[in-house]
Amino acid sequence: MQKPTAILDSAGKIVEKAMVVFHPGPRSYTGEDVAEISCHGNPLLVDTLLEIIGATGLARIAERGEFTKRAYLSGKMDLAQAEAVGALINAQSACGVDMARSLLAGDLSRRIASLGEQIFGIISGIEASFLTDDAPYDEAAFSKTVGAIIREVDSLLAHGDSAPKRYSGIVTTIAGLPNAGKSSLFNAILGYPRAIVHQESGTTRDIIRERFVFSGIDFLFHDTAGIRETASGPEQAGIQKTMDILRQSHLVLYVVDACKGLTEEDEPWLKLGEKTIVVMNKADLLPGPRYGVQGERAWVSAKYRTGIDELMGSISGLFPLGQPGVFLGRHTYLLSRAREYLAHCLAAIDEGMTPDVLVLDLKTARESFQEISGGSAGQDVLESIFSDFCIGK
Ligand SMILES: Nc1nc2c(ncn2[C@@H]2O[C@H](COP(=O)(O)OP(=O)(O)OP(=O)(O)O)[C@@H](O)[C@H]2O)c(=O)[nH]1
Ligand SMILES: [Mg+2]
Repeated sequence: MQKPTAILDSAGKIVEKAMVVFHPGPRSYTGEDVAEISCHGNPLLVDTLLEIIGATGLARIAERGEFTKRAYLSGKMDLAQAEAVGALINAQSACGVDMARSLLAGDLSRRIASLGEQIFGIISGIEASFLTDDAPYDEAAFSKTVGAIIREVDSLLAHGDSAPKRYSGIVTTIAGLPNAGKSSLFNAILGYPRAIVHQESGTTRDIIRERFVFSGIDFLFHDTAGIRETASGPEQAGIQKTMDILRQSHLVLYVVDACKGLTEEDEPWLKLGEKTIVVMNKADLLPGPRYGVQGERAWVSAKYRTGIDELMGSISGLFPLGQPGVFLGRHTYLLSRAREYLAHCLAAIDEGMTPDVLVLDLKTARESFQEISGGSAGQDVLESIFSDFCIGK
């Protein structure tokens, strides 16, 4: 078993006995020689150790993401995998962790590398056809391969809209007029009395936020203040917050008292989120109670927890799990750019353009693929990626 190492200050006093592990390069995380010190967690002690280490003049505090940046620069991982480290640290849900883990394992990098190789094959074929008659320009074969690459890119981009939401959680807001039963619905979905429910209108003022995983999908639920025109003071401030979160919502559950039905007062609030389901609540008070979901309308009783499972089932159907897909904006952008050039190339083949014109499109498409794993990514790209990291990773 390894023994603790005494760490002394400049006066020779022992300030800590810490576990010090040496990771020799190139098999360390960064590929360089690395020493890792595990000490007691008191921040004052950590500051003292950092001061002692800094005073040697041999070390400084790392920049954000510097360890992972060095790992990338020394070829320990490609850029998509380095981004995956950040995504893994920031993931808030099991689903997000899985997506980041798959990216870190190189699943996307491998598929992209294979596409790049296929394009390289076409370019080599075209260039060979310039040099020798033994390798004639085979228009049909090139067109078929480019078509197949485009289909593969499309399958990667197929979840371009839903994958980022699945990574960070589906922002879901419960809104509606005062007393409609929003907090009751919030509690019924979560399965415990998280928010205060009261017969008086204007009970909820601040937004209450809870994460809830249903059918493997991560939802970020928000219970909000009831919306009414005549509100003032703190209630008005609460309504302003409701409007802000409604505009950022992927899904709105708009709660209506089923006995009153939808009124003109509700109309302005129905279109603020990306998707809205109107939840007719208090269905138990209807003369002939009804429950279930029909299109974008659901009938429930939040108080008696009736119809909630059907509602949740239909909500999860809106966000199918499917393949993990590409969830980082930079990857989606570069894949879309590659697709544009490949589609242009395909059209050019059909129009009978000369092969040298096609090579330009193919090279640009290939560069876009390469940029995903680093390629010629400039300093600014690296800066923007690693500045999102925390210090020490
Ligand atoms: N019968 C019946 N009563 C309900 C139901 N859901 C809520 N209520 C009642 O309606 C009243 C208001 O419920 P809340 O959940 O506090 O309503 P809210 O929309 O959050 O109200 P505010 O926060 O004030 O805007 C309470 O007395 C609840 O018990 C339901 O499904 N059936
Ligand atoms: Mg409430």
